[in-house]
Amino acid sequence: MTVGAAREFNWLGESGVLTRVNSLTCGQERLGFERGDGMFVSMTGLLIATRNLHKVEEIRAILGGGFRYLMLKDFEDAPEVEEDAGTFVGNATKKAVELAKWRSRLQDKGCEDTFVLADDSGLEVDALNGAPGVHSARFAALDTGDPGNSASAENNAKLLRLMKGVPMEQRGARFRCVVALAPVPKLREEGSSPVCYADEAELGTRIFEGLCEGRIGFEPKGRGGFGYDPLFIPEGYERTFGELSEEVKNRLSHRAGALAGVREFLARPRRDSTTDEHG
Ligand code: ITT
Repeated sequence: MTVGAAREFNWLGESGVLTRVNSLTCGQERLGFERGDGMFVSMTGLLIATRNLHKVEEIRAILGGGFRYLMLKDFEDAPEVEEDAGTFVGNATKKAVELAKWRSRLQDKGCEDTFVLADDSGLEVDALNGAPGVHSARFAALDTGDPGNSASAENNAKLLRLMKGVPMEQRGARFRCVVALAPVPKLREEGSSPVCYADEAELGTRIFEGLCEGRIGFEPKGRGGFGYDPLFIPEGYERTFGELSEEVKNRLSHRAGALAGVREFLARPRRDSTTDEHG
């Protein structure tokens, strides 16, 4: 029995409440924890590869307990991955694969049965031929050339400006979310150095997609959610995601759609996909 590094592990108990861990089992099998009744509970680890804390909250709320969550903010040296692929699938895959390889190279006990979960998402507006799309996070900055993501208020202001005069029946839009799930591969020893050869295909990265159809309102409404939520009215509703409750958003959203696939995949019996098959 080994006591794990507390910094690394955020444990969500089955109740959804952060559970204090007394002991971690770091055997060849899986990490888990001992419940009060002495039963060993095995949990798959999910490293959530996003620096957007709103996304982290939503992902955890949607997937719930039963997973061992790790956050990028817990790793000071986690690499920044440039999102230059031009598609949601390309960017999500790049984030998941690069971070899975990096995590693998750390060679500690926290890697067993762990997947990197990367979310690339955005808003597609029909009247703008699908813009802002993959540029959703830095829509306003496309005009100014400013580095990094734009403030949500600036993105929303630009969207409303471009949609000025567009009638409600032509304000159709959708949120799209692509989640890439990459297993953290086990390293193999070569000489005295650990080596990770796995590329995207070898890692067996899985892609899950979710869509949420709706329309763009005429003014920002509500303070809930993040990003374009104050402007987005989901199909079947009259209020924006900014006005609707978290529970409603997390049931309807593009992220919920993609994560339903992730949950279903992780619930299936699988062989140890984090094993390096080249060894
Ligand atoms: P990471 O790359 O670290 O995950 P990010 O915010 O830069 O964080 P993306 O590149 O995927 O993430 O950009 C997503 C943008 O799309 C986000 O900043 C919002 O502007 C918008 N967006 C995505 N999902 C959204 C949601 O559920 N509600 C509102 N806006 C959303």
